Amino acid sequence: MDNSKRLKLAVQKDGRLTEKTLAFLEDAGLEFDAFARRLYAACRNFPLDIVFVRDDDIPRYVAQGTADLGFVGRDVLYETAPAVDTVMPLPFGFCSLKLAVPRESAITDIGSLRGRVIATSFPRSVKRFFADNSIPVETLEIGGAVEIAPALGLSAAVADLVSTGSTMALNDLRPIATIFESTAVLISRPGLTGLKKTISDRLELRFRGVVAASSWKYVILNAPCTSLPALTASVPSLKSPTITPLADPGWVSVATAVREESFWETMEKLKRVGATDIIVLPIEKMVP
Ligand code: PRT
Ligand code: ZN
Repeated sequence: MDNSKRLKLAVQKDGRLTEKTLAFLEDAGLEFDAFARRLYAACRNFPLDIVFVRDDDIPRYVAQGTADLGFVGRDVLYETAPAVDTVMPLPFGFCSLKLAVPRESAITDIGSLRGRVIATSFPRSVKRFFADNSIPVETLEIGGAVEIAPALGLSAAVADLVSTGSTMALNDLRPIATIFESTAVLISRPGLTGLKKTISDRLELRFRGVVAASSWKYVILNAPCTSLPALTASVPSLKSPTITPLADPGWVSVATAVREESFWETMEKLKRVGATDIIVLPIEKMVP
């Protein structure tokens, strides 16, 4: 296979990002066989090879050109500051790096941690956060199970990733600050040119289409003509809604895209201004 004509995308082999990553790539219309996630999978319908590796290795592989693109948690980038371009956030891998203290601790704010020890797998991010706040602290780097450090008498606080919050709660830890929020992101080797850049741009357009589609719903409804002005004012649509007359001259059918995040508010407004027979459809792809 001619490597100069195909892109390499590094993704996590086996971890929290893997399942969502594979689903996202499938939503982008890429066909490949990820059975057992061997080292790599070639896409059948796009010039792309998917390489399955440990997430910590992804930024380095992309920085040094072993891979052209990668999916990785932004937290890893914040911690290791690799020489890669961050192309776009991806709609999964949501978490935040939180600072927490034992529930019964007297500490309620970051200022009270002056001179104390903080256990974490993110020492650089923690040091940067406290330096930005002009509070000197000591960090203790721990590879895993950071949450037990205070109970072992190793630290006054921990800084660890949180998604549901149940690990911290189970370990009697109380969050006192958020150091950063994170999602998975698409990273790229800086200075991609020529054919590889063209393929990368095509892939990015597909990815953006998947992200956009998942944040919108397609809505079709019936409304009396008299309610049209109020209705169009209350629907924050893409450009303007499509309006089609119905057989009944007093009525129209309205079709538009509605943002997922404000979906229920929009439905309530629509009902208030007289919309009926509202049909909601998922949008599979959305290309600007
Ligand atoms: O084996 P490999 O090196 O590839 O994987 P890994 O074990 O280093 O990473 P993995 O799979 O745990 O995480 C990969 C990425 O998922 C991270 O870089 C984050 O971007 C993202 N992510 C999202 C998370 C979490 N949520 C998360 N909750 N990564 C880790 N956690 C851990 C956290 O460290 C804590 O131990 O989950 C626990 C807390 O979870 P909750 O739900 O109880 O709050
Ligand atoms: Zn890892």
